[in-house]
Amino acid sequence: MIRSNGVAPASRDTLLGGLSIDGARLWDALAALGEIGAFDDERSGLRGVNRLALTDADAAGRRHVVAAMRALDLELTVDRIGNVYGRRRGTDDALAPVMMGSHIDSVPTAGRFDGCLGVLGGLEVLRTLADHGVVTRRPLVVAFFTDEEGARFGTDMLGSAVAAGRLPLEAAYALADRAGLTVHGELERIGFLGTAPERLSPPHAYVECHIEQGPTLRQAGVDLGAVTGVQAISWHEVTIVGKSAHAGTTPMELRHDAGVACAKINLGLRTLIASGRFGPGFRATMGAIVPHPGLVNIVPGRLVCTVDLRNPDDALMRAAEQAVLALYEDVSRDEGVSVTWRQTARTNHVPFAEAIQARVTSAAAARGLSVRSLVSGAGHDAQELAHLCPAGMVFVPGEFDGISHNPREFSTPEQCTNGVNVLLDVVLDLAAEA
Ligand code: HGY
Ligand code: MN
Ligand code: MN
Repeated sequence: MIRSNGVAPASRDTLLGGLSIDGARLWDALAALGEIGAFDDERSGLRGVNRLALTDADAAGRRHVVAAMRALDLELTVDRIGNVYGRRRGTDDALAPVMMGSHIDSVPTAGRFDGCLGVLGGLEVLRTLADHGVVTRRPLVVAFFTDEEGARFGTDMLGSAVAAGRLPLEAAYALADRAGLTVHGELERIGFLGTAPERLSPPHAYVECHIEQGPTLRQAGVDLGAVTGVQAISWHEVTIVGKSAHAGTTPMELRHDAGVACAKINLGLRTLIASGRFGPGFRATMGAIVPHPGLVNIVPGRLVCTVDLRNPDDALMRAAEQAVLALYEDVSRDEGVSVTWRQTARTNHVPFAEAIQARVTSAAAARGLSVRSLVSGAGHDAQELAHLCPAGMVFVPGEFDGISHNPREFSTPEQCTNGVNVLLDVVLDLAAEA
């Protein structure tokens, strides 16, 4: 159930709070966190970031942000799935807080903005309030959620999904990476297996500032995005078992090649897209392909690959999933291989609260910034928080066609400052509400 009630329409006077963040301080904070888990990417010559969830690099990033929370005298909470919350008291401290946040875990080939802008932007909002001696009526919380990316343990929005009740804690604990290391074991190993209850009591509202991770805003020459929601996501892990064979001695007609079956599925996805049957927004990606044994002179007898489906329309997503399962069966029959799959992530389209979207639009306009509505192509923690309270997002454009999950990911200091200033305005307005 998506909550959009409980939040009054925007009141313009607080939207014009007159405060602005320190953009240079935000930029320095992004650079400092970006050095944790950094690597030199030969191809681009840039510094990339690899802070895969619950690795030592993620742990170092977590400790770095916790130290920043402590420096702001925030009341710290670490819950049983490793989500971390920094709370700033309000004058009416018994009221439900307004929450900001995102994630600081990354894919292995990341840039320094994905997720970090929302967490460090939230802390910059709190620093700005502290600089000006402003105490809001409602308490404010900045959060970072565990394993938003899903790149290591296989399902996305792990921490926020547990906090919002979509994923049971024990199921999350049992998830394991390719080396068999579990979420529970890794949380314990890095010292972030917290004791606070993992189910989050509903905030008054949740606002997340995030890079768009796509070309829309930059190509339209628009300063910011008021996000309408997040499209449906469906992830499969597919296992194909054929027959291992010698590459030189085995006649083609005797082969059951898992690699060919995988290629047929990948091309089949492209054919489904091209059919137009599942709408213009339907996207399919085979991101991971792991043949076994993966050697030059052996026909792969076994192969594990991933399928990532996205669609802004739930009914079209369901129809597309049926077509993909039929594709698996066709390839299995044609190639004489077995194709089995397991669902590793599945969320419907999640709409964001109109009242939050309206605030983002008003706040941007009040600052003379251009803003447009758009649906998020990527998944975000906000989509889980939307099941607990009115939630919304401020999108910041990205350079180089908004490339993301890549060291070339880049938003300018001005773009980041604009986004976090609007985050400040919207949060100030929400935090003034009874
Ligand atoms: O996969 C996603 O959409 C997000 O980046 N985790
Ligand atoms: Mn992200
Ligand atoms: Mn991401």
